[in-house]
Amino acid sequence: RIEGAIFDLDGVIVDTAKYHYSAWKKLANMLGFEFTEKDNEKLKGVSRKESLEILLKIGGKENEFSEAQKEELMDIKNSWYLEYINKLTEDEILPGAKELILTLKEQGIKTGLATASKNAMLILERLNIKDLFDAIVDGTQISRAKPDPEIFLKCAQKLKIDPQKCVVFEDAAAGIKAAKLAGMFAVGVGSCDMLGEADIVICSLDQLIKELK
Ligand code: G16
Ligand code: MG
Repeated sequence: RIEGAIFDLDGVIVDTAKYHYSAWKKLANMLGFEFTEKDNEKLKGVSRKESLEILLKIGGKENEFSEAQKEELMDIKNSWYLEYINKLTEDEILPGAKELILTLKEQGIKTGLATASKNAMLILERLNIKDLFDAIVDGTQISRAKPDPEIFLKCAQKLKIDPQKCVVFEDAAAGIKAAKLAGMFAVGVGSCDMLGEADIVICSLDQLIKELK
């Protein structure tokens, strides 16, 4: 029986994925190359550092910058991203997300948030949804990025629930992989071609909540 539901943030609870994409695209353009929506799939769910490495590789610039310069590039990208985040409102919570979390809680299921983002606390505050979660693990609390299972295992531990009794909602291939490695039931939110490793794939949380009714 499922006792815990763990949610990813970007792309599942809120559509910040588009803001990450805009900021990374701007950085790529600044460095003199194009960055497409298809390229962006590879960055979903992945840490900021890992995202930069993938982006530089796409532009053929993986050997051009020192570690200090890479830190600067990440800071520039993050400052652009924060311009969007500072304007984020509750309207941008994805349809069905809040309702699903509340429904699960009513049924006695504990809820967790597991996000690679180091900006998660700011996002949760802007959306006013921090209290929906019994446990939160963000990018500041982990040492290994998804697809490593660390983030989900840590969340289950905080919830005091056996990983096998947890279900994960994820929009990124790296996140699905991490959930499976953690021994959890993985629900892909998005399209089947991206999330093939998931146990099931749903279009959106809104679709799921409608089916539950
Ligand atoms: C999110 C996004 C990733 C992003 C990562 C780090 O993870 O999906 O694209 O690179 O966080 O974000 P930040 O730069 O804010 O630390 P998740 O796990 O919520 O999907
Ligand atoms: Mg995500």
